[in-house]
Amino acid sequence: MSRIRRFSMGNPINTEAVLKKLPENKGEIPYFKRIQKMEVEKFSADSQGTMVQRDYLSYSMSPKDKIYGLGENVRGIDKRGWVYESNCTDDPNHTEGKHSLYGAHNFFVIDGRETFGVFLDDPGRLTLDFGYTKMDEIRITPEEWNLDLYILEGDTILEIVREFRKLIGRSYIPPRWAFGYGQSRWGYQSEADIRAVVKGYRENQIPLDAVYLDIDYMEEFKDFTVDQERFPDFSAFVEEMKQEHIHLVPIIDAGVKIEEGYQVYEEGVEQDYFCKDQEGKDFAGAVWPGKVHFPDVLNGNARKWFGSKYQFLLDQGIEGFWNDMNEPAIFYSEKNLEQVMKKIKSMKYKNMDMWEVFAFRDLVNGLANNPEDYKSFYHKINGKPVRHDKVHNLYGFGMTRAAGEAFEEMEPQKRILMFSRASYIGMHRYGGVWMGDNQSWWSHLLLNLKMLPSLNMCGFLYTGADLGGFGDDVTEDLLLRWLALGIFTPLMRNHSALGTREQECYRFTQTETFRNLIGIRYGLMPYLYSEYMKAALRDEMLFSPLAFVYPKDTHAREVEDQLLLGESIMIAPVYTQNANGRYVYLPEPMKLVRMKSVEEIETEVLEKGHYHVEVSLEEIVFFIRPGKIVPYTKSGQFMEENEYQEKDLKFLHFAEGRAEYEWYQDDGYGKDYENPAHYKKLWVN
Ligand code: MIG
Repeated sequence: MSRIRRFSMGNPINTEAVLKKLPENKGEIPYFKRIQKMEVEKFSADSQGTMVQRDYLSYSMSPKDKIYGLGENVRGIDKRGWVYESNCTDDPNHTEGKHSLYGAHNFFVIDGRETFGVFLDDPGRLTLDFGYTKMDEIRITPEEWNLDLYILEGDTILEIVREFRKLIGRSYIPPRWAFGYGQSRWGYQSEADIRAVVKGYRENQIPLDAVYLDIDYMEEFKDFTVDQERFPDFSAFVEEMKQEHIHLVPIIDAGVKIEEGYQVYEEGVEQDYFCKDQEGKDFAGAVWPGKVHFPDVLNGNARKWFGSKYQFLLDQGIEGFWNDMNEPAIFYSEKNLEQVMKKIKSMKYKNMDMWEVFAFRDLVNGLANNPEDYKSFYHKINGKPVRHDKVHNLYGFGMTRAAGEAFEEMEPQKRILMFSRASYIGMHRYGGVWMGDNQSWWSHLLLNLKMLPSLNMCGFLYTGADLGGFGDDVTEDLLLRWLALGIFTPLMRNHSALGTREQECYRFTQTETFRNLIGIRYGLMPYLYSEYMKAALRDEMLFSPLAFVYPKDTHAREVEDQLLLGESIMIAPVYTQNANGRYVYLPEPMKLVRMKSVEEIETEVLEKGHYHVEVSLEEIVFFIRPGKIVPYTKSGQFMEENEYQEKDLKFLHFAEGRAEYEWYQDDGYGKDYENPAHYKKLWVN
């Protein structure tokens, strides 16, 4: 029996986050009280201001309450004690003081005195104050009261999450090769650069399945073009790479360059497929290529058109993409830049005091991703104009959906890799997300771990962070530790920014360690792939906080740096610089597995309790739960080499008597997911 109730307020926009609309519940909203509040809003420092209604929903927390969810966000697994904003944001500084990252994932579960889930289906801005204004109060303040509020009840957190996931539909499933290891970097300029990367990996026998193409492959940053000079015969190059078992994965940006004669631009203008400004002209912002228009991916026809453009790359043998800058990020708008330039001109010969210097700086710094710009352009949704800020959080979803829907038509039998930077719940049906521009900081390794379960709660299973860190300079030990987490994440990709230290594994000294560690990823594939598929097909968590699985264990409820992965494993990565190991809590007896490679494995049975476990840079440590099995196999240099059948499996297991495992295995490329022949019971006595 489903225990989900939908409460509708105002005139909600249908976001299509939810697949089947539940009948509206006309009763009182349980758990929350609506508090009426008027606030003075000033539009400039010297204005009198106007009174605006800032009503909020209030829930009073008990001291023991914890809050889980919010998908991709800053701070802990327990989100209590901070104020978050639902507002897809292009911000490369993922520090604790921020309120949002690239996604808007308004689903959370409160667990303590009462246990229930909340989903706020609202594509506009929303403030989620989880004990910030008052430590014991949750305050939910939508900017506008046009939303659907869902209250979900169940006997356990896991049950509530499962109910929610059923409501929003099955998570995206990538092709099997996309579970292989990938190398990326902003700055690979040409065929030669990419050949050198592949050579570096193959010569050192470090496994590799994909190389990502960042904006550098395009002709002047124009979507759906390839630079002719640097990639003179792109199809032939894609084929050459396939011969090496490497998939090239190009990036697609949201903005379409304004340029006469550029076909995508011309078509978009002609067919009215771009977002409009107040005067009804195509809205002009700027991103990489300079001035761009934004395809109106919230308009069905425009979305279809934009999706069809991916064909250009599919035709050349491409089988995967990443969608970027789709918050959408705007460096500046044409109009705002004009105003700012005028003001700056007027300051030209001024003797600026402190305030004027601040104002001057704010003018320039305020150009990018300016909230006023988001209020200055329009979508056409079901024939009606809708101002962008009211549906801001749907843009990345729309862009990725454009691609996903097009793939269904162009390649109905084939899985295409797709992940996005910006997202809203619902997008998880069309693609995964990567965690955006992290930094090569130890604290971000831990932050990335914490995002895994909250993303899973919101349906995003295919995810991972830029291993080694995107911004700043990595060190060899940090990369090794980050890979030791990345081995377990569905998307396992090393990516870094232009200008930072090069961080391809073969550039460091411990080549053999990199080979072995990444090799373990391939060796564990029988387990990792099977767990991914089961989680997707059954709407389950892939990574769970300990609190979800051991809800009565007060120690387990506090753990913020260990996760359960699927039915058999607990992971506890090292995330501290210079540490030779770490403290681990075992909520039940477990078998510690220590792997230097898939051939070199030691195990040890430990009782429930607290331990300090040594973990050197050269090994992976994880834990097996009682009665459970982890099937594994030999390693491989790439996924096709790593193919295995039941007879090729070896087992790690922890049991006094019988241990069992439900193994899922399919061809990894087709879409015959539900076939019962894919499931097998494995057991050891
Ligand atoms: O603002 O394409 O998050 O992965 O390398 C930078 C260049 C734009 C941001 C992405 C990052 C990518 C970069 N992009």
